[in-house]
Amino acid sequence: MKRYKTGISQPILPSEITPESVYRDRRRFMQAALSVAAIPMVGFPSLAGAAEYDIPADLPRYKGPLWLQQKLADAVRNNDFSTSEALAPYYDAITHNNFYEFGTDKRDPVRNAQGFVTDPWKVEISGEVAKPGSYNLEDILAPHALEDRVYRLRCVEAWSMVIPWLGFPLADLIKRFEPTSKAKYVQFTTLMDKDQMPGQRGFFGTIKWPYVEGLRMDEAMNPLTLMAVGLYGNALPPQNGAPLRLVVPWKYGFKSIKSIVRIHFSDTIPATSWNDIAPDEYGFYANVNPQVDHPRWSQATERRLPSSLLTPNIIDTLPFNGYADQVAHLYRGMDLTKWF
Ligand SMILES: Nc1nc2c(c(=O)[nH]1)N[C@H]1C(S)=C(S)[C@@H](COP(=O)(O)O)O[C@H]1N2
Ligand SMILES: [Mo]
Repeated sequence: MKRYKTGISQPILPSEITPESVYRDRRRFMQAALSVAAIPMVGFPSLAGAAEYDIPADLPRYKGPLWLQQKLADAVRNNDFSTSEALAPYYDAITHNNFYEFGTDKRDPVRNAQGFVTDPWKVEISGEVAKPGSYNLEDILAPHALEDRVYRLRCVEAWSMVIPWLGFPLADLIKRFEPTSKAKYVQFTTLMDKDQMPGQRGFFGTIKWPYVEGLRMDEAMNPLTLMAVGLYGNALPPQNGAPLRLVVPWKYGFKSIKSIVRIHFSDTIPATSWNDIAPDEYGFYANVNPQVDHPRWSQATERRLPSSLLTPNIIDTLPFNGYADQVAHLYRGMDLTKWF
């Protein structure tokens, strides 16, 4: 069988993507863009759909299989669901990651995940649904048009970034498999593969692999909840959770589980990895809340990337990460200091 790697255009070593080369190249990129602008655009196909991003030429773009490239190119920006805040530099989004399967350091995923095989990829749909089964990713995605949505991502470690995702509402996926009346929760599972994921071989012993996450059904059905297959106009890099990951922008980043192979519906609350490890520090809900501190640090503010020692860029954290209008009603009457 033909196996594709994630499809980066050329192999890169993290040592090659220095901030200096990013800035140097951005100047080159701008010059190139200016000269291209001089060419009359007559006869070009409409680019109305796909948003264009300033990706420095020496940073990899991630492609994925052909069928996915075509879907990504047709993605349309959804402004109703997008923030107009400044995007994180592409460099930060693809090199500052949490993906413990590939190591615990922020730079480990970009170093260790480049050979990760994400095609072919299967997703199992199981539990309380009328149409359970094992589906190829292409079939999972087939009926869904992709949207480009710019979301804030707020990590529980008190840093954040603004990322343009390409994806579609999880609700639209769930409806297709016809959950039964007993489906009260949905659980997601990341790939288990010790050969490909060095973190699962045991140097970080706390997580009981595979990584699992979960949502209450009404949270899963909320229009903000996204299944993502791309970022910055391209396929997801492996370090960001290729080929399929969850994005729940009003919750701490650990809920946004990567490289999903199973979606399971149940009538009881599912296990979730960080809650398993430290239930007093990480709740099942994990809604971003500046008023409920982590036991070991404040959640009142966050370090918005890009951030440096000289320009730390500390900003106030907003309730529900700024998405209260869309989701606060889901928690009406709940004591959020208890259900953190
Ligand atoms: N499978 C898996 N998913 C994961 C994680 C992980 O370690 N394993 N880390 C989470 C955390 S803590 C965060 S903040 C986000 C980071 O997403 P990003 O690297 O794309 O910014 O992924 C989340 N999803
Ligand atoms: Mo996180």
